Amino acid sequence: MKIKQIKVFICSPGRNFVTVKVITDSGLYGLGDATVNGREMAVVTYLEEHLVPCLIGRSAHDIEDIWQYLYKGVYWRKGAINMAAIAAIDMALWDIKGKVAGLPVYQLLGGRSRRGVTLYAHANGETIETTLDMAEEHIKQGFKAIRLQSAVPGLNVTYGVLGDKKDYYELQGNRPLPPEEDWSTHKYFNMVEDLFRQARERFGNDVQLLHDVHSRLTPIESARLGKLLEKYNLLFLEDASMAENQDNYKVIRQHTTIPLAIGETYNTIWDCKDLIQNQLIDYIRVAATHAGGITALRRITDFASVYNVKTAPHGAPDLSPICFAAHMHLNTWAPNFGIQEFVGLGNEQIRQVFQQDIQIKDGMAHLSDAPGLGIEFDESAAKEYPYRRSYLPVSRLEDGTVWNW
Ligand code: CS2
Ligand code: MG
Repeated sequence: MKIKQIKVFICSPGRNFVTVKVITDSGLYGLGDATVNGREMAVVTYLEEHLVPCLIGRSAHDIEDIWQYLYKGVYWRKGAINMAAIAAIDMALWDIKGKVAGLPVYQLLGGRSRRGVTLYAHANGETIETTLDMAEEHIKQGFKAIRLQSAVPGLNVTYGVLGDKKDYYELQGNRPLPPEEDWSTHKYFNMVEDLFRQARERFGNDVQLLHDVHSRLTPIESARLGKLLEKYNLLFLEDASMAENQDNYKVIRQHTTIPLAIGETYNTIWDCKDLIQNQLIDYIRVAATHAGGITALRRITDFASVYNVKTAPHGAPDLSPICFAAHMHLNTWAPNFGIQEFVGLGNEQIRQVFQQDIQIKDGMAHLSDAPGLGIEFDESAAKEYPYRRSYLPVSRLEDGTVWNW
């Protein structure tokens, strides 16, 4: 079965998504996600100009060989654009192989390890009270784990908080130039403990609480935050400090037992190797789209299991439903799966473009047994939502210094 054609789509049903369709000479096709938020067209061009010509005529069955060919064959390895393009091809080939076998991809990985995939939902608000109101709604819907992000008083906008937008898609989807957002670690420390103290007072100890620091703190500040929040028993503190210098986590680990999660910005196993093998983290959050696809995530997952590190795949609104589907198969199989980030199955436009049969019940997601990834992409619906350039924000400290968004 040969690769006959590869189509690359970019559409914007609420926000931009890059979708790859690998079509074989048998008529079977597979889908992959190549969305890099704020740099989508770089991946489209990379795929169309540099990867697609090399793949036509190759056997669609040779998933590993194609992965190695694209990873090693570029010479200039790694990187967000390169690995997202490889990821999309890889996801599509696993989709095809599942369709040929008549099996869902998780069966090809090793079968089912759990009855469902535990999710964590997002709660956010302009005040602690409205944040906890949203959390209460999620708890009523059956979610057992909630990420809390609340506005920092005195800042114009805070990561993870919607402001006057109705949802993440409206927040992220229409930024023709990078908005600039202020950050103050001092102001953040003035509010963050209250958020979790009030959450525990309101909800008790059963619900799992999480928080995304979004790489805003220096290592010692992260250590301080970890110690401050230990008594609230978080499931994990995400991106406590910047991700490039993995030694940052040695500093944090010396001071606090709060569980640490990182990885959404990583794009190969090499980015997370030292953190995992030195047990400096407790959850690895690499995303199929950003870290090289199912083939790569399977490798990272197995490596992490040797060091008691669990997976907690990234699940932000800029990862398409195809990426979420790939995670669902990995999460259903992985013996060391921890928890899956969940921001919903998309708005009405997204569900019009991407069709999948994933059931959400009592805070868990359940895959159908459709062969492959179990997702469809409606090309004509996608045409209704043309690409529009949109950026992620840039963060600055109050003195104007560029900071980590
Ligand atoms: C966040 C993401 O969901 C998360 O954990 O870190 O929403 C992140 O901000 C986006 O993926 C950036 O595109
Ligand atoms: Mg994050």
